[in-house]
Amino acid sequence: VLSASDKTNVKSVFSKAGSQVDDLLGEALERMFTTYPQTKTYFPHFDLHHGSAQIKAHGKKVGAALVEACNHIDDIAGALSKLSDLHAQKLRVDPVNFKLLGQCFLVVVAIHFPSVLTPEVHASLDKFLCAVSAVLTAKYR
Ligand code: ZNH
Repeated sequence: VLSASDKTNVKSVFSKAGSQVDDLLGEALERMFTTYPQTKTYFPHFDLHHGSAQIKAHGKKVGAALVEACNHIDDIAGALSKLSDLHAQKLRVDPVNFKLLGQCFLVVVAIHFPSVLTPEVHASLDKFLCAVSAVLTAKYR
């Protein structure tokens, strides 16, 4: 459960990142495909090379979903309900992969905003990403 300070910390990350969120997610996706190649199996139809326009476009979508979740942090399930249906009914991404993307996102935030990612903020952002992942995998069965 996200505490009041977790919520404040998460909101501070997204407000600091601002419009860079799209790029951060693009970089996180690219890092995930390189570090954990098994994740590439979900994107056989994508160009996964460095600088791919498809990865950038996908980063924009995932980033927008995270911003949406942050803006509705007290009702993430409601905010991402349609996305939850999509992941459960169509995409069926193995839940372990959400951890991998979350890890990569944390690393990318650490690289670009080292002073923002104090251990406390790191913990809050990790909890938030786990909450988002839980929502996206909630309807699997
Ligand atoms: Zn996912 C899709 C979000 C994770 C895989 N996604 C998607 C989208 C979004 C998202 C927004 C779009 C939708 C539409 O179009 O409508 N995801 C998300 C989030 C997360 C995720 C927020 C976390 C945090 N995913 C994930 C993972 C994976 C995935 C981990 C694997 C690995 N997705 C996916 C796919 C898709 C998606 C495959 C589809 C793509 C295309 O386009 O085709």
